[in-house]
Amino acid sequence: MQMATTLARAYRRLQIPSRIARIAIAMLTTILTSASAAHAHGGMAGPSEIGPPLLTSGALGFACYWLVILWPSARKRIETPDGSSTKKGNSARMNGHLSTRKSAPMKQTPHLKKVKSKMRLLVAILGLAIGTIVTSSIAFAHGEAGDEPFLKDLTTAFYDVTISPTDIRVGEPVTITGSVRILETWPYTLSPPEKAYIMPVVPGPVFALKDRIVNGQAAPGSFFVEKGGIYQFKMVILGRNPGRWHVHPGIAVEGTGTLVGPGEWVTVQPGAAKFVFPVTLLSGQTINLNSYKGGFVWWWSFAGFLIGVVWMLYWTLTHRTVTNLAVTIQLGVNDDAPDIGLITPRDHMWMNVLAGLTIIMLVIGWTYAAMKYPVRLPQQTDWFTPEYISSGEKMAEVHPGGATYDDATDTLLMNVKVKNLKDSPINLKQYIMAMATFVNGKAEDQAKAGPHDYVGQLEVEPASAIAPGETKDLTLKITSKIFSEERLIPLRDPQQFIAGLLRFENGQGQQEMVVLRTSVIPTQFHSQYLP
Ligand SMILES: [Cu+2]
Repeated sequence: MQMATTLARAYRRLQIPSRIARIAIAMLTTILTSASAAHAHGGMAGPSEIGPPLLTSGALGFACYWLVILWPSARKRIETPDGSSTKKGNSARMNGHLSTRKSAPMKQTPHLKKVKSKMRLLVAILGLAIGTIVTSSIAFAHGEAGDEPFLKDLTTAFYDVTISPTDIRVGEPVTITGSVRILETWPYTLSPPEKAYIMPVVPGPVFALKDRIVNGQAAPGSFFVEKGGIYQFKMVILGRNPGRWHVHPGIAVEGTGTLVGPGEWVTVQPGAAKFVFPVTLLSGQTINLNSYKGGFVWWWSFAGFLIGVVWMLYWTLTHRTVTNLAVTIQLGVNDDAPDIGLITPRDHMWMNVLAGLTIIMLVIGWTYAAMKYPVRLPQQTDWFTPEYISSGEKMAEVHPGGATYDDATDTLLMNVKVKNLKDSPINLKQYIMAMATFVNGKAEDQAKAGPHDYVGQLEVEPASAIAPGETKDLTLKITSKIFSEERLIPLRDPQQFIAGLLRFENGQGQQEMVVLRTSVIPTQFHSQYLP
C-alpha cells in the first residue's frame, strides 16, 4: 500500500517530464522516419564527417531553445512578485495551477541570478556556435564520396567525359560532353529508373545552362530512361559568377537522386561587361533572362516573407505559447486560455489582419498577372525517349571470377574469364566504374579518357591480345587513390558487389562495352564502432 502511494507520488512528480519525454520521442521518431527517404547525397562516411555538423546543429538548437526561454519579455513576467504579469487579469488561474511552485516572492532573487548566469552561458554558446560556423573551412566537393558505394557502382557509368575550356571569362561557354550508361545491374533496392535528366553539377547558380542535347536531340527537361540505356550528352554552360568551380556532368534519376560523373576545375575570370543572357520570347521581344524582373520578384517575395516574420515574432516574443512551455503544456489541446493571456481576442484580431493581408497580396498578384500579361502559356515540358545507342557489336563474353580489394594500398584485383567472339584479336582497353575510368595504355591514352582526377592506370595480365575464339583468364589490377577518395568500393556492406564496363577493341577500331558485376572481398579489416 505504502509502495503504491510512493509510486503514485513519484509518477505525479514525473508527469511533466514524461510528457516532454513523450513529445521528444515522437519528434525523434518523426525525424528518423523521414530521414530514411533520402537515397543519394545522404550517407556520410563516419564520425569524423558526421560529427561536426551534428555537434553544430545540436549547439545551435540548444542556444536557440535558451534564447526563446530566456527572452527578456519572458523573464519580466517571472520577476513580477504576484505572478500576474500578463496584460489581463489572469492571476487566479495561474496561481491555481502553478502557485505551489512559483508564487513565493522570496524565491525570485536567486531565480533572477540563475537566469542571469543562464544568459551568460547562452551568450557563450551562441558565440561558440557562430565561431564554429565562421571558422569552418569551405566544402568544395559535391558530396559524391558520401554516397554509398553501391549507389555509384551498380547504377551508372560515365565515360568519355570532356569539360572544356577550363579557363574562361564571365559570359563565355564551357562545353561538357560524354556518355552515361544506366547499368543493367541497377540495384533492386532502388526504384527502377524511368525518368531522368542530365545536368551540370556545379556549386550553385555560378553557370547558366544554355544548351542541352541528349542522343542528338534537344533535351530541355527530363526524358525517359531504361536499364542498359546509353545517353550521350552535350551541354553548353555560360560562366556567370567569377571564381574557381568544380564542374561535373550528373544524371538525376527520379526516385533515386543525382548520380555524379567526373569533374573538372573551371576558372571563371571576371568579364569586361556584366553577364547577360538574352532570350527571344515567342512575342519577338528579347529579354535578359539573368536579371528579368529580378527586383520585382525579390520585393514581392520579401513582402510575403515579412508577413510571416511578423506572425512568428508576434507569437514567440510576446506570448506564453513558446516562452512558457511549462504553462501551455498543462492546458487542453483546444483551450485558448484567454484568461491567462495565452490566446486573447486581441490576438485573434491581429491574426485576422495578417491573414487578410496575405489574401489581399494574393488577389493583387493574380489581378496584376492577368491584366499585365493577358497571353500566357502553361509551363511546357518535352518528355521523350532518346534514340537507342548500341553498346557495340557483340565482341566478348565475360565471366566474373571474383575480386579482392586492399584498403591499405587502394588496390583492386579482378579476375575475369573473357571469350573472344570476333574473327580478329581483341584487347581490353578500359575499365569504367561509376565516375572513374581506368586505362590500359600510356599517359596520352589516359589524358584522352576524361578529367584527370578521375582517370587511373589499368594493368591487364597477361597483356597479349585475345585471339579469335580464344577464352582467356585475365587479371585486372588497379591501384588508385580514386577508390578511397570517391569511396567506390563497398567495405562493410551486406552485399559486397561492384559493377562497371569493360571496353574491348579490335584491330579495326570496333568497340564493345560489356557490363561486369563481381563480388569484392576486402583483404584488410579495420575495427569500426559506428556504422
Ligand atoms: Cu565536384
